[in-house]
Amino acid sequence: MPTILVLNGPNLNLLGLRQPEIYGHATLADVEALCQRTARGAGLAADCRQTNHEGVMIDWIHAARGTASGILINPGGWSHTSVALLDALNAYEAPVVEVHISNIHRREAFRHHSHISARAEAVIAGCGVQGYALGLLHLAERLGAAGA
Ligand code: CA2
Repeated sequence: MPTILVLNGPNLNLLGLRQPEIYGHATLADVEALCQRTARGAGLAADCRQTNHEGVMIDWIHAARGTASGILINPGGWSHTSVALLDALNAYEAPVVEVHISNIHRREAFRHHSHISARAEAVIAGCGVQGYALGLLHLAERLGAAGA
């Protein structure tokens, strides 16, 4: 069964605990449970991780080479700042999908550009946490997983 690495970047551990008017009421644990359920139903396995440390995220992406069949990533604030994260994803050979809970294009101008979008084959923004499920379903279809 193909494994998808589901990566959440900085501050996403606070989901559901602060700013529900922007990010909703679901916690990170809820999001990870949604990913596990969706992945299983689509014939995938999800390996869900969150970190507030950019180097840790980059190490996980390096380690995904040859082990994960795809990456679903919410890079959080690093979307708008990190060429290093883009470089790590460019060194990864399999499909990458970028997800944002909020619609970054309806927010402050500094959120309108994501360095990661140049690498992602799909970008989902503004669908709330359902965007994670949509991203996984896209990857299942793309990888020809058994449940897709
Ligand atoms: O909409 C998204 O998913 C974002 O990636 C979330 C990032 C933000 O910097 C991006 O522009 C858009 C922020 C994640 C912080 O999450 C929090 C959740 C609850 C309370 C505080 C922060």
